[in-house]
Amino acid sequence: MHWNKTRECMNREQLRSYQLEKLKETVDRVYHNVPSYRQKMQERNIIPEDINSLEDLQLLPFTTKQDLRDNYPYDMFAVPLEEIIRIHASSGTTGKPTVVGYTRRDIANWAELMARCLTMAGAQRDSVVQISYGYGLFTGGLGFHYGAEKIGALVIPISGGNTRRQVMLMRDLKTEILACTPSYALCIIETLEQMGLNRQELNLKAGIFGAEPWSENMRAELEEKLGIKALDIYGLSEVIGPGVACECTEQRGLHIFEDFFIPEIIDPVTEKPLPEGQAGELVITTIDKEGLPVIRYRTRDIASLSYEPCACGRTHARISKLLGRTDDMLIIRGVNVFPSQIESALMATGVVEPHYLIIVDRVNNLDTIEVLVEVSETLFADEIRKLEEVRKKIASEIYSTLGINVNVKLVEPYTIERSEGKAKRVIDKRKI
Ligand code: DLL
Repeated sequence: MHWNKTRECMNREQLRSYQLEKLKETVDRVYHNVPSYRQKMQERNIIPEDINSLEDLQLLPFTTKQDLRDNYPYDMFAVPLEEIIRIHASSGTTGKPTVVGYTRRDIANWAELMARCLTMAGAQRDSVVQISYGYGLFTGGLGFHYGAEKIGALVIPISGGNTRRQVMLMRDLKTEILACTPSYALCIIETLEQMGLNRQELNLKAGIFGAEPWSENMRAELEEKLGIKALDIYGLSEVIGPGVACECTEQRGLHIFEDFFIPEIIDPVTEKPLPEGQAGELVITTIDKEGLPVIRYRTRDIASLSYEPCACGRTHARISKLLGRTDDMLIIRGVNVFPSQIESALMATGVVEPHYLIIVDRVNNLDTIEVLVEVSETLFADEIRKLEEVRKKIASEIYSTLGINVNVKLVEPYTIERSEGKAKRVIDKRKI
């Protein structure tokens, strides 16, 4: 099912010429309305008229989070403030947040994008959609809200938290589509079990999970425990929020809505473009945004791109499931490790709960890595010998996936902090 078949299944030649036209408009607009863009372009000796093909995108300077910080709060907006009708802010925990602004048209476009994503998950006018992403400055709640309303679905704007009530309403109101972070979905599953309910008593059909990395093994767990199709959704505040890319039911990569965004994959060190299929840093240019257009925004997220046709009929390119961020990548004794790879290895053992915490430290100039994993109550009550076997199994699974030795520590059920939004999976004591 498609929300906007004309746009989502546009033939690629048409799409490219559409993109070029919109790109030119955007570059012209930021050049004339945003001093920092004009200055950067002048430093490179380029003017908007130099952009005559999609390849010319590479002439343009990158934009980073630092640029947004330097221009905090409003100086990167490309329209007068009176045209901005909404502010959101990124969820970063350090320093000042990144403030992003939307015009009325931006909000309408965002709703269109989210309607496409929800339709991918099967949402229709008669669907019941429970939105358990946080409402507020975070883009998750309101982004989904406007998309679901645009479809005309019945929206439950419950936000995150109060999980028992979530579960009760999910059952009573017959929720069909659940939207939340994958880690909060785990928390919901746990609460279901504590309340003695099983998935048959629910009416769930699909989940749209994103805002943080999650592995294929986690997907299998969520699908099995909730009896749903679990789809991945990607986005970031600086670009618009959720709805930049979303999985269709093929579940083979996330379609990035190319009539709004031009994706590139670059080598984060050399900053050169990488060929199709190779993983690198995702860079995004918005071509249909008024309030805060971004040119070649360095997302710091790691993915690859595929232009292969998809069985769903959509022609928009697909990004791979996101492995992690360049800044979340742990370098342990020289080996690059993403927390999502550890998650994958843990879940592959099939014997532990999907709640874990990675603690990295440095002892005598040597990196150490400890993985705390919760075991089920029955396992925890078991004899020490059995627990030791489990511990070894996990360590060997991680070793065979990543080639590093880790210290695995099994911990009691419910001792690792649960999250209502984005989970914190890593404590890196080396930085302190
Ligand atoms: O997390 C927007 C969002 C809300 C996306 C709800 C999906 C669902 P920010 O708070 O600005 O925006 O955080 C953006 O989160 O750069 C990624 O590192 C990470 N992220 C978002 N979606 C995914 C995903 C929202 N599906 C940052 N897989 C991004 C992995 C994701 N990481």
